[in-house]
Amino acid sequence: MLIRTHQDGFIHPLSSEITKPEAYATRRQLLRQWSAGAAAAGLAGWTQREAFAQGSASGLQKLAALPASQSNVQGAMTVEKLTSLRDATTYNNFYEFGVDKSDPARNAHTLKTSPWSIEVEGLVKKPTRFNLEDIIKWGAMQERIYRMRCVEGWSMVIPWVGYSMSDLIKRVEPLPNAKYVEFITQVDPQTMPGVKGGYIDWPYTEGLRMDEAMHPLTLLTFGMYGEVLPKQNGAPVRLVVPWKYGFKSGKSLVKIRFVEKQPLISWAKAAPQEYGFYSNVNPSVDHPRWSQATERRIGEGGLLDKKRKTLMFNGYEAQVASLYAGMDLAKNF
Ligand SMILES: Nc1nc2c(c(=O)[nH]1)N[C@H]1C(S)=C(S)[C@@H](COP(=O)(O)O)O[C@H]1N2
Ligand SMILES: [Mo]
Repeated sequence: MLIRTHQDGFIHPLSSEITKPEAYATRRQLLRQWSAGAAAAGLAGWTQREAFAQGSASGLQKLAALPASQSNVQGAMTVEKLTSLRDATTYNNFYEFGVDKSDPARNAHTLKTSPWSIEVEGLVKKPTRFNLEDIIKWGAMQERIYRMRCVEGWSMVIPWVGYSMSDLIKRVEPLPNAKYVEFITQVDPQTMPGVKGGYIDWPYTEGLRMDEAMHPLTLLTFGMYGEVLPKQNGAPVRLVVPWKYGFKSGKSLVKIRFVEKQPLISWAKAAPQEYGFYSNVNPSVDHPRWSQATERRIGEGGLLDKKRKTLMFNGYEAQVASLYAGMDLAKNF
């Protein structure tokens, strides 16, 4: 986002290249060599890389199933073609594990996801730390097929599993003066190699206005493709806000804080002229360094393929436009 985008002249491998059989074979060979090198050097983690390269049809280790019913929330089930599991788990932004798209899939195996708890603090009836096992039971798990649009100009369609954030919020009883919700994510220099790079001020934090957090589309997410979240996608629990740029969807949440004033989110702190608090997908508001009018759907082909037009609120206008009635969205970007 801040650095290393196509527009800045850094070239990432395209997912289409990764999935081409020949490219995949080369990649597998590379991974093998690497693994062998890592094993020889006595480095940990190579078995997982190997499993990743050679595993099941999807190329992934099988994760625990996460049963869910189909969502009944309006707008939560796009009929667009799903992004492949391989693309969704090998083309990631998770800067705690490195800034290249392929870094999280390689590095996130060190993330320790159990035991896990979320601390709920600030303006709530009773600030408490809750175990994930309890939180999981607070809402009815649903599968939701959401379009995701990164600020960098690419998009995916992913079947997430989780329940509406509103179920958690109601449960913890915010006080009347709680106007915003801050989401604080895991930071552990021991297991997160990217945290040593000073890209942002860790921990990575996000924020929503209370009505945005309470909107039924805002998903507290525990899984994808019918399984628990892979680590590179933000295990064991993350946020997914489908009408906003991907970075609003904080991964590996450890703290939820209810506050009165609009919180300063990580990206706005790092580059205030480029990233605002709202970050709604809006094709008519350009990023200072590139247009946001179009996007490249991961898996549909390379840079030369025709781009898709980006939709207002990422296609969720009917559901969420009323939240911003009367606001100047060019100013509140
Ligand atoms: N903790 C944390 N959460 C994060 C990020 C990150 O770097 N760290 N990147 C964000 C960005 S920019 C995007 S586009 C999405 C990507 O989610 P995905 O890898 O599951 O597609 O995660 C978001 N959540
Ligand atoms: Mo992003």
